[in-house]
Amino acid sequence: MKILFLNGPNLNLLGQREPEVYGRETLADIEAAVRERARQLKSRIDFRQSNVEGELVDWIQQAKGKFDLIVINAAAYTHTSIALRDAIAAVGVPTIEIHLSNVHAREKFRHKSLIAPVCCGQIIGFGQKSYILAVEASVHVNEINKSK
Ligand code: CA2
Repeated sequence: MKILFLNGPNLNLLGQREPEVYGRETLADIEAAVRERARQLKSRIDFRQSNVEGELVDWIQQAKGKFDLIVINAAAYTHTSIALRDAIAAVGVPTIEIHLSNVHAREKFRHKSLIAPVCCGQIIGFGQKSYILAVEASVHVNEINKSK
């Protein structure tokens, strides 16, 4: 199974600021932990970050036929991007939305996700562990989809 992990704007700054909200791990630390869990579950991953909305759209479009699942932390674009939502809906690759922080316990503008309705589920609020849980959820979703 192949999983595409996508990370949106400013997640390259993880570990440098706001550790009380986002933890002390860098995105590279998270990638290493995800790679290890994926290896244990006999899955392969591609792990990418971009600050550019259009680049994330391109990566979602290109995932068709190459990846079984997408896991996306769209960061601030979660709350604003119709383009990401349309890309996820168009490409038809099952997609899991994740967040480090519990967005529902934060500012009101973070409560709305434009991508949630086109994702198969959300994992929110578990810090780095949200990413690990997403690998496990991906295996689960893939097994269900194969048995259909
Ligand atoms: O909790 C999450 O994972 C978020 O997707 C993080 C986004 C935020 O806009 C979402 O509402 C929730 C922000 C990512 C920015 O990360 C930073 C890391 C260090 C310092 C500053 C920002």
